[in-house]
Amino acid sequence: MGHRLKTLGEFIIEHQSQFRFSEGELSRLLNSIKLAAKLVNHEVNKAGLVDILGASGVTNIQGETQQKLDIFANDVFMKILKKRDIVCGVASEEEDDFVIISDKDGGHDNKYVILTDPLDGSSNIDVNVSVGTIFSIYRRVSPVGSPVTSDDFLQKGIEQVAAGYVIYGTSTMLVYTTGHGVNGFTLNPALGTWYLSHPNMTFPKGGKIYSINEGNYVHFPQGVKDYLKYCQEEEGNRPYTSRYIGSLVSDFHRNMIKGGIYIYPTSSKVPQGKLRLLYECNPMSFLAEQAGGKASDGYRRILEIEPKELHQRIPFFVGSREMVEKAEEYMAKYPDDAVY
Ligand code: P6P
Repeated sequence: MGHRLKTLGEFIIEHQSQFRFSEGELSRLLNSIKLAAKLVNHEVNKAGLVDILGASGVTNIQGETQQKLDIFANDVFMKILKKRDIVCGVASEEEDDFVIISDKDGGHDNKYVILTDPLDGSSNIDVNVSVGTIFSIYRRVSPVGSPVTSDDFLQKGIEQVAAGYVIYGTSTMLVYTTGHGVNGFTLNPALGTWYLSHPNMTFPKGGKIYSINEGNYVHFPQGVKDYLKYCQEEEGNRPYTSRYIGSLVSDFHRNMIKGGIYIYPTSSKVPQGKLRLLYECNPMSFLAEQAGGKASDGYRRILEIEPKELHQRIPFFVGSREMVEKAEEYMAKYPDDAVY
């Protein structure tokens, strides 16, 4: 008789004791993310059927046209996080500034803040390519009982207490860490239950897949050009394979399972890089390191970068440890290309 798959609920209860200081709030926070992900998944999966597709005409602080599902996903996470009375503040790619959970909503007494990209890769929605939700959780540093402050959000990635993503793909998965390894749960949409399908996920230390938008090649820093040449030359187990979905969560997820590196470098179009430090790179870097991988801006460990502002961009190299280290070897030849 095959062993019954463990549910996410059972897993959270079993690992409750691992959450430093938490009297169950972190478990309740993860449970609220579980619910929000189910609601977003329901909409994403039927996006083609209802008039929720296509740009809503509203642009967010990123200057990007927001897809309606972006707004929907952001609303779902905001509403659930407020209602569950667990966090004192929320920062989102879709919100210009962080959102203070008011005292009447019990926000001031709560100890955690969450930062999220509620629907990353949303430009892929209309072409039926996987998209994802990314989240990052910290304990607040400002005094409990007062309104949340920007200091609570501008913490280094090493201070995260939990981080993860939901990938709305051929199946829907929740992958997260609380600092004790990475575990993946697959949703059974018929029952609305998540099952532990990928226990203790780890990056293979080497790999043969590189993920980068080579359309920007002419604008890449020389170190990236040199690394791409290394990936493409006939030598040993090279040339590698190029796989780029255009959805960070999907490329990261595939690379974690098969081995690989994802790179979003600076270019003339995005001189600081495109990806956001706080709610894309930090959570994905926490996961990467917990899975035995590595994450840097080409020069420095992402998790030790001191954030300066909420929507700060940063170049991003993440994946199998040996591949990231090889890329950093090439970047090290051009120290002037470091963005900070
Ligand atoms: P480009 C999606 O917008 C995203 O933030 C990541 O999910 C993805 O890897 C990247 O940007 C794609 O950017 O410039 O290659 O289209």
